[in-house]
Amino acid sequence: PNMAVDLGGIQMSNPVNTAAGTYGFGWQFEGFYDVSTLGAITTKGCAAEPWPGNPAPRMCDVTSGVMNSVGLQNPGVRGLVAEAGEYLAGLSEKGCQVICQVAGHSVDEYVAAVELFEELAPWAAGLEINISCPNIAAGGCAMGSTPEGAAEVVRAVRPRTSRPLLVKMAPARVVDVARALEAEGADALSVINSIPAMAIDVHTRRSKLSRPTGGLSGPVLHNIAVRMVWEVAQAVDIPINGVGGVASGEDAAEFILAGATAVSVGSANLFDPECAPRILAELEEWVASQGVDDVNELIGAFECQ
Ligand code: RRO
Repeated sequence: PNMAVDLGGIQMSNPVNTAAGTYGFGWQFEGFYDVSTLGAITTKGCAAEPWPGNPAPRMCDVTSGVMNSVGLQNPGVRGLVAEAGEYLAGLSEKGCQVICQVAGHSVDEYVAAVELFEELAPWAAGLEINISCPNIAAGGCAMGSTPEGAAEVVRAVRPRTSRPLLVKMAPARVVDVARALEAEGADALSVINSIPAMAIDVHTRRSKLSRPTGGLSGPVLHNIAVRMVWEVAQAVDIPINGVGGVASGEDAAEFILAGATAVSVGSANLFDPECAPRILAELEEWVASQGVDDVNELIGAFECQ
């Protein structure tokens, strides 16, 4: 079947892509499979200048999934380009789209990062504005929890780039935030980021992370995210990238039926670094099993009784 999709102007050979922060800058996975077989990858969020992130431990397993308090450690846009620019340019030439995630503490910092990507990353097919990091207490990355805050960031960056703009949404007030983002000119929405959570070591009475709280991701997120994708798909006309607990082709198919055009693989990359191409193969089998010859026919094809 045809698996090619258009995610708000990003032409992908198939819907499967990788979620920012779970995939480094892509080259780390080349030893496991040919990354260019994926529809797209999203690079770890980068700000205009490097950020140190939080001290270890900043990731731990919990019963329901994975907790992280990474705190957006990143080498800055220049550091990303120096480390991986050549690799990412080659990847995009091979037909795998590169989406660069953008971070900032303030509206001005998002603008500065977008301007650097414009100057230094001509190979980026799109930019994903992350307004939903659960591990940044204030400012830019927390602005995604209100429609006003979300709109403010996109209003400022929209005029700075003609490339497709995705926005990584928080799992909060998704319908109102999505409508606000569409009105500001976002081209697509990634629904959703990890859920603010905490994990306590009862023996030491301390957090299992170096910070009291973190973001919870993995299987626990999946069905919450499916519902949010479905709600957002009914509220806006721009395409959606479904993110949350995808570990199989069926998980990806659920997002597509709920209305997602593309699907990100996140935490599963950490448990099984070879999972993304397997998920793609399983998704392709499912499309064929539905008796259609184009995955696009299945987007939003959930039968709502
Ligand atoms: O780096 C992080 O702490 C982080 C980010 Br930016 C994000 O968007 N989501 C997450 O769970 N962790």
